[in-house]
Amino acid sequence: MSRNDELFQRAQRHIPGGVNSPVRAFRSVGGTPRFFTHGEGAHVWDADGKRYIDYVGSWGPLILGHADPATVRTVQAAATRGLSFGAPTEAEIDLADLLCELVPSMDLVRLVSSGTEATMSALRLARGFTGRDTIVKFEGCYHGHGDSLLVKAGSGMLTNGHPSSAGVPADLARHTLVLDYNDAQQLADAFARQGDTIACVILEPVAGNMNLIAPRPEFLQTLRSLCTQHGAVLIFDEVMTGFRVGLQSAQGLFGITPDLSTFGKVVGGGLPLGAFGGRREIMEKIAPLGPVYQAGTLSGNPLSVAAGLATLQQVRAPGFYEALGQKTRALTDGLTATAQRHGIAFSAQSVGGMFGVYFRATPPTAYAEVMQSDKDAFNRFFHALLDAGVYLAPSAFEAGFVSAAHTDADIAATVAAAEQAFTRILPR
Ligand code: KE4
Repeated sequence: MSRNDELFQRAQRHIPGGVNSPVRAFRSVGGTPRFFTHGEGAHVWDADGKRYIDYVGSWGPLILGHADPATVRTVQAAATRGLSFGAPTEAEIDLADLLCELVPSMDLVRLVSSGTEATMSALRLARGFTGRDTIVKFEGCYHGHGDSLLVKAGSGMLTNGHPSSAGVPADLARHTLVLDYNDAQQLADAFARQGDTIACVILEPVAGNMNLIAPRPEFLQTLRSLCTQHGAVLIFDEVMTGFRVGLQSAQGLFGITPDLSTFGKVVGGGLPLGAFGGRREIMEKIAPLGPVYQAGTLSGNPLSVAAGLATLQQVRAPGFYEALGQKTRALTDGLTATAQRHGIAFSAQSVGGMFGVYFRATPPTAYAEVMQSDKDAFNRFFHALLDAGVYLAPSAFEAGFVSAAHTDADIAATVAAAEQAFTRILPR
């Protein structure tokens, strides 16, 4: 029995499913989750000492790679000065200033401890600001596990086949209107029908929780104009896309100004940190300034803030995102060319430092198309790569991530491993 097997057996004694977040459990790809012992740059090592080229990067935060030396040093130094105060610190001002500089749509920003906290709070704020109850989300998008958002959601819910969670009262779920991503007409019809009841629309500006789906420009433009016309708050959930697809995140990439934005992952550099922010008139409704309550014991935690500042300082370097985007495209182009040589129905695409791979001839533009992908083929591909020392997300419904630490050699080794995988396990 491998050490991973032993640990997984032991973990299940006191942890539900042996994991602290469901998608990690390998339930849709099958097999035993890998227990990592350490990571460095683009690589992680599991409990059996096997090295992997890592394309999960803790689900996006590690844009600099594992154990980035400058980030680790900064966190170590912060730790010696105290782990938490529950009181304001100067570093929180520095991070707020930096976030509002890099994200011009944000006049004010509140730090929290996870992406879920950020989106939950943004939703409550939009409802408090508008006095309306209905929220609009899109099927397959995942915004963390706040009750109103666990309706036809993506990520681990899609992976494990339960897109709508048990335990969410019907009285609450009925305020969540779920539409189809990239369907501008359906959106317009919904606003025509009930625009004056809609508090907000929340979306992933690049969907990354039903695998990767890129937005159609007209979809985003229609969304922005409808929200403005009907007084609904447009929330860009940039927890995954924030500082992942570019220095000004997806809103800068696509030139759309949301009313509120949520962040997580990269902004914490691998430590627990989320943020929500936006227009002053909305953000001034949040306690202690206004009537919408939100709080957190560890909000603005000095170690998370130190890691976030260290990470954002580095991604600002000239050429950082050009290099990251080129490397990510080299990966998706290499995989696609290899699959084509083997006559495999396969496609791939990237946006900045995130990518999607699909066992279908063309990249999906909608949830229904994602569901037409060959999930079994993905699962065989996943395990063939895992055996070859390449770690993809253990789900056909997740995006992948490249870091600044991935080298051309890592990309070439990944494409070579895929060549073997395509010849070995996939029917022509
Ligand atoms: P967290 O609460 O997990 O920090 O963030 C929730 C969240 C919010 N919004 C978006 C767009 C997200 O992608 C996420 C979390 N993403 C998943 C991966 N697809 C986290 C991994 C997991 O759930 O284990």
